[in-house]
Amino acid sequence: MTTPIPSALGAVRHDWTLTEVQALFALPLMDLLFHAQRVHREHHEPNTLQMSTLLSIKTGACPEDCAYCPQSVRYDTGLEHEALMEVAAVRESALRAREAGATRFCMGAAYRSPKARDLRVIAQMIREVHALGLETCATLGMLSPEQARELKEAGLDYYNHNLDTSPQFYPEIISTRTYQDRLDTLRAVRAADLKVCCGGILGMGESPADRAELLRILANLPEHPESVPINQLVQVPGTPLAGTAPLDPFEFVRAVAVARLLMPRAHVRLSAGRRTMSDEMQALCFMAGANSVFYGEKLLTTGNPDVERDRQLFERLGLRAEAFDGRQHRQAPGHGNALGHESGGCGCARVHAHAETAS
Ligand code: SAM
Ligand code: DTB
Ligand code: SF4
Repeated sequence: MTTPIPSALGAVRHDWTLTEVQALFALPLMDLLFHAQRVHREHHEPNTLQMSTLLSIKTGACPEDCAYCPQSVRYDTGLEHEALMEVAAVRESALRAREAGATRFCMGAAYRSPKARDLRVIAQMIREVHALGLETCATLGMLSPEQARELKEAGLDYYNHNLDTSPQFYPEIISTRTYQDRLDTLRAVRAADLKVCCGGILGMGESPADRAELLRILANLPEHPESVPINQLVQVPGTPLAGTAPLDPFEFVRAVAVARLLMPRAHVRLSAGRRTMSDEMQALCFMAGANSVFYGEKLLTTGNPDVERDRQLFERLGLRAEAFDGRQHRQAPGHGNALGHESGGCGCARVHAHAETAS
C-alpha cells in the first residue's frame, strides 16, 4: 500500500485513490492523530468549535426507505408525525438556539423532495432565521436547480444532503433514491452558490473499504463540502438497522482523522451519536480534527447531549465557540452570558452566547 508522504498531507486535492485513503486508515492510531492534528492547525483556529442547532420542521411519514431512519413511513418506530411547522414557531426556536450559543440553525424536513407550496413557506422560515443573524442550513431531500436557487434567494447559507455511505454499500440501505440522485442534488446546490454540508453515517454494518470509499468520494467532489457531518448510527427500534453490531470507537475516530486529512479546510462535524459516546471518545474526535457539533438537546427526532453537559465538556477541554467566519465571538467586556462564563470581550473565554454579534 502506498502511504502518502506525511509532509504532503494537508494539500487540498481532488484525486485521492482508494489505496491512498486506505493507507491513511491503516496508520498507527497515534501517527494518524498526530498528522490530522497538525493539518488541522494549518487550516483552522485550534480549540474552537462551530455549533449548529437542528430543528425538525416536518416530522415523519417520509415515503423513502432509508434503513437507518425513524422517519420513514415504512417502519413502525412509534414516532408521532407532524405537519410543516408555523413560521413563527420556527423563529422562536431559532431565537432560543441563538440564546444558547448556536451560530447556525439547521431546519430538517422528512421529505423525498419538497413540494412548491411547502418550499415557499420554508423560504419564509429561512428569511426569518437569517434576520436573527444566524447562519441558515436546510435539509429537505432532493432539490432541483430551480429549488436550490429559490432557497439561495431566501438567504439560505448551507444545504445538507448526505451521501451516507459508499456507492457499493448504498443499495443495502436505500432503494428509493439512487446515489446519482444525491450527486445531482449536490450539483444543483453548488450551482446555486449555496455552501455544501455533506457527509455520511458510520456503524451501519459497512466495511472499512466502504468508509474509505465514502470519504474518498467526498474529497474528490469538484469542491470539498464546507461542512462534513460524520454521524454514528443512532439505532432506533423498529428500523431495519436496529441491532447492528456497533462500530469500534477507534474506527470512528480514524474516520474523523481521515476526513480531516482529505478535506483540510472543511469543518468536520462530530454529528449524530454523541449521546452514546464517552467524553474521552469525543475528545479523541476533536483531537482527530472534528471542529463542529450539533448543539442542543435534540437532533431531529432523537436525543443529543444536554446543553449543560456539553458546556461542561467544552469547558473541561478548553474548547470555545467559533464565530461565522472562523473568528471567535466577541462580547462586551465583563458581559455575563448564557453559558455561565464571564467573557473578556475578546474571543478569549470559553463557549459563549452572542446575542450582540448575531443581531
Ligand atoms: N429527508 C431529507 C434527506 O434524507 O435528505 C433530510 C433529513 S435526513 C433525516 C438527513 C440525514 O440525517 C440523513 O441523510 C442521514 O445521514 C441522517 N440520519 C437520519 N437518521 C439517522 C440515524 N438514525 N443515525 C444517524 N444519522 C441519521
Ligand atoms: C446530519 O448529517 N445529521 C443530522 C442532520 N444532518 C440533518 C440528522 C441526524 C439525525 C439523527 C436521527 C434523528 O434524530 O432523527
Ligand atoms: Fe426520509 Fe430523509 Fe429519513 Fe430518508 S433520511 S427516510 S429521506 S427523512
